[in-house]
Amino acid sequence: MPRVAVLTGSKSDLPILEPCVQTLAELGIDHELHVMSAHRSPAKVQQFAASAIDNGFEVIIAAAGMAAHLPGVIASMTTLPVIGVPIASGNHSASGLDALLSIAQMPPGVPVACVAINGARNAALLAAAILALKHPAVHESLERLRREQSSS
Ligand code: RP5
Repeated sequence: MPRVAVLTGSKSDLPILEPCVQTLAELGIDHELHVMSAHRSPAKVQQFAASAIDNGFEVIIAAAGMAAHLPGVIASMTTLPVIGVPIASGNHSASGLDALLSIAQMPPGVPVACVAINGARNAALLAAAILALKHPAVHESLERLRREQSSS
């Protein structure tokens, strides 16, 4: 099965990412969740991003709050599609607008897709849509999910 990496800048982000992980599981998409920070553990980020293709990942979801450099830094080191999730974290954020702008306002050359603030479920669904281009099983799961949500 295809593999998605779900990365986030801090353990404190994990509750926000639960809908992402749940949705990937619901769609039968194999995934891994890792905590790593562009600021606090840059060597870990570099190692992960540089080996992501060789390790079989096909899409990377990267979440972060505040200055939120993780998705852009990851994207700078791999050609895999990177989906950023801006997190409204703690008491010290600007309601996630800081992270939203950090992720969305990438300069030309290194794109990062960006979902809504705390938009973890949509990040999983967008990853599924990318994988569905190549994997018929994911395409079927996504079609089923769309049918279910339009009839509920
Ligand atoms: C970011 O800083 C993380 O993604 C998190 O949203 C924010 C605050 O991290 P903690 O101080 O809660 O670890 O890197």
